[in-house]
Amino acid sequence: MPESHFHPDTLVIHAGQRPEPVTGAVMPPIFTSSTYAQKSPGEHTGFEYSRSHNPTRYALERMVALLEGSTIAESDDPSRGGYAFASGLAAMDCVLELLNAGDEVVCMDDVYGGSNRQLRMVKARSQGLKEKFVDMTDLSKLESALTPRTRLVWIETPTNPMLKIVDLAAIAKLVHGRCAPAKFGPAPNGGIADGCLLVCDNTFASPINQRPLSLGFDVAMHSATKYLGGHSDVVGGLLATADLEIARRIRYHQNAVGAVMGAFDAYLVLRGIKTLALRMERHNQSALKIARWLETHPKVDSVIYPGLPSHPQHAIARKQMVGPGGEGGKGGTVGGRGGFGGMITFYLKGDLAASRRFLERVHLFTLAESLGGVESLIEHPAIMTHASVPAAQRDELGIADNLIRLSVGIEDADDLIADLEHGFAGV
Ligand code: P1T
Repeated sequence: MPESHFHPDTLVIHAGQRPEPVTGAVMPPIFTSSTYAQKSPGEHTGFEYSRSHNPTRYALERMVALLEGSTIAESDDPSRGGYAFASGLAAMDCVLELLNAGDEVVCMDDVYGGSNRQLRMVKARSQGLKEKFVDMTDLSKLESALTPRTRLVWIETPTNPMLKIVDLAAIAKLVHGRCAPAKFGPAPNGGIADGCLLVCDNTFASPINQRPLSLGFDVAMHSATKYLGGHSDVVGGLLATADLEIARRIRYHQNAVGAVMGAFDAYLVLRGIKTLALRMERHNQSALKIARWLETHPKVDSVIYPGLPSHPQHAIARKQMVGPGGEGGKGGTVGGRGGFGGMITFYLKGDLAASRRFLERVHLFTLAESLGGVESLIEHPAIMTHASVPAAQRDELGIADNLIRLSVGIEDADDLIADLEHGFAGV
């Protein structure tokens, strides 16, 4: 049976994997060698130098490419359209390196603070990129932001931290209707000379809940630090594409710029992915239960969770993350395993002092940046993850002093609820 027919639960174990040919090792060894012996100059086994080629990294890259729905053959690309980087932001950097100086980027208004910072504070200066932050839950705003010089549309959904949902299929239709698919300048290093690349940061959903490539996107990006790694013990980033020309350009820049993921980290992320489908099922179920509970809590002003009917884009989330007939871990779109994810944000009734008291009192939820691990985390976006977003932009988005973000782990949901209740008692 071709791999593309497998369900995600099978893919996370087997996609792009095979026993190591010399020993038959079932799990890919951690290849630490920085270089590989050549018989004669230029005559090698396909492995030359570990920034360019590493078998452990390839095993992870193939896995993520196939999980995201790439059909690129290994004979065309050894990592089948998947590319691993030192961090999520290094993966974003590689995408931005595909643009030419002065190009226009349209970015979702609500994105991870570090993604916002890379565009505004680094690439605007070093590459002269012109970025517009647009609320793409309103398609007409995206439509009026697109110009003939738009070379990249960058989306997150659910967004960080406001958990807005953008309709990926509708955006792909709109952008590819208005702009031609990206065309690159002469190989190997030509940037996007015409048309527009569509990229979705799929970190919050994971490929179990949402697959942007199947909805018309060109590239899916991940902070592997989150759900893919899943254990808060590794920092990494990934890109996946099903388009061979885009794949070739990413591969070129991954090697030429060089922020690759190391072999130890690739092994850890691959190990984490083996339980991704199981973990996401629990994240989806527990977050839905906790979001429903929070919505009835007298000390909570409002809850933002894509699985609640009160969420403004609930219907879109149901369509693109869950699919017909499913809910919170028993969904339909992605082989019957979709759900609304493990992230919840809510507004506490109170001010910054109340938020601080609440955040200091919880203890099963660790007060820390990041998300997507087996353990639950809690944080204050305005002071922590989104401090680098300008205050005016934070205000506009609603990143206020009483906004709290939860990453619901895989502990018992009732224990997590009891912990939150203990926190509320001090507010
Ligand atoms: O931290 P890094 O692996 O470089 O990934 C950056 C990144 C990219 N995209 C999204 C949606 C993210 O959430 C992140 C990192 N986010 C956090 C550290 C956080 O606590 O939100």
